[in-house]
Amino acid sequence: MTDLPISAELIAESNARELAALEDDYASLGRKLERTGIDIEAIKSRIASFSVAVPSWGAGRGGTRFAKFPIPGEPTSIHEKLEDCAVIQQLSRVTPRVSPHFPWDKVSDYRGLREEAASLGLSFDAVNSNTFQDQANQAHSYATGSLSSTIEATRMQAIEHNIECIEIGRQLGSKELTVWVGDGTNFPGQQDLARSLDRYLEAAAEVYTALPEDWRMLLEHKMFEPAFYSTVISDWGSSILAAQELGPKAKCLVDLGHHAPNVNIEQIVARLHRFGKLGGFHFNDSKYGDDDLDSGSINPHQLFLVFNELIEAELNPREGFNPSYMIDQSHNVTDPIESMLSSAEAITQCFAKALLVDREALHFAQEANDTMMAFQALRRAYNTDVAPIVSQARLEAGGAVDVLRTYRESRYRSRKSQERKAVGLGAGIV
Ligand code: AOS
Ligand code: ZN
Ligand code: ZN
Repeated sequence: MTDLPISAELIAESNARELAALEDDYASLGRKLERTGIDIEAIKSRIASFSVAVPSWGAGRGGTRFAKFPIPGEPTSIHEKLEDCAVIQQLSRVTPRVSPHFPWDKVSDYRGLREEAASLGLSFDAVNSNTFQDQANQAHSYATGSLSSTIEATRMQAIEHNIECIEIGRQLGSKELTVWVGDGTNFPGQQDLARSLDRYLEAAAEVYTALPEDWRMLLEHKMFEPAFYSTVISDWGSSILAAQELGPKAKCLVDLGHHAPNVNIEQIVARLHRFGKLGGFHFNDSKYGDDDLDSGSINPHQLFLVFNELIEAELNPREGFNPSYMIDQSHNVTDPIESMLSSAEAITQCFAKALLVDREALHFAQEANDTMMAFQALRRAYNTDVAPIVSQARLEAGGAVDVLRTYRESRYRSRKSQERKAVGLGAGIV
């Protein structure tokens, strides 16, 4: 194993300063939970086996469609991105997988890349295809669509790109292809809404046919952006219908920021699970119509309610329930490593809170139509400060008790700013 980016001594020193307080808080929370019949050790071991992938593109400053403000020491290649992801995993211990994006992360030797990741303590998660941008020397433009294009040669090119992503993913050890298309329209009448879906379904079926036996294809819906009037896979309804038509290996991926404001996302989660089609998540938060803000920074209660549905789903498993968890955010004003450390912690805390829900009390109250007590079963769990369990699990896994403080003490970014080439200006990703 190559040297990991943060020294083990630094983590140990930083942790040493936190130990007494953590021990105290953990013991106190343990006693509190015990009074309600919850074994803190059992919760901790569930947290120890929880993980969420990070996106390779999230390691850079995402920017907006207006501008991107790079920071010194930002990564400019998949190799540097992996190094940054290794920092996140070293400190948080819940992000052991990286989700790559092609062609952004293209290299000549994918087996070598897999080994490089392994030497940093990482493996690869779902492979993301990209047919929402044109690449240099590309034969056919995606300006008017990709998998749903009216032009056959363009559809073929998009299909081939997705199949190439599967091939790359096989070499990287991935088992999933995430397909998000930017296809859609800006004007009423621009395209036939029914026929564009037909074309998408036909093209997606070609990609589906190329999936290895043990792979899944995750369909990511998005209500708007970059198209502002209609998108081809606009919502969970379109997504589940497409997944049902494609077959059992096709599942739906819920990006939290891809819905209209105030939509009941936890109910969507329950619905997709009910029909065996819940494939995974892209976690982020949003205030208006974005899909960019840090997980749990705006509406942590919603994130908790999503995890509450996931625990319910675990108790009532449907065919193939094994959702993939990933962060998908655009870090415009923070150090991306800090945002992903903070987000991974917020996500894990919501999972921990959902584990604390007294299911018996909740189900009893639901059956009895005791609205207030049903709500209180959720409220009690949500109001519990689970930070000591999450920190303790992290400590035992070799991570940092205070991830952000330890990261700052490492001066990692400033070291990288001496070594790495500067990033160019310009607009960011969508
Ligand atoms: C786009 O909004 C989607 O969330 C995708 O997951 C996309 O691939 C990613 O944001 C990178 O652009
Ligand atoms: Zn996404
Ligand atoms: Zn998105």
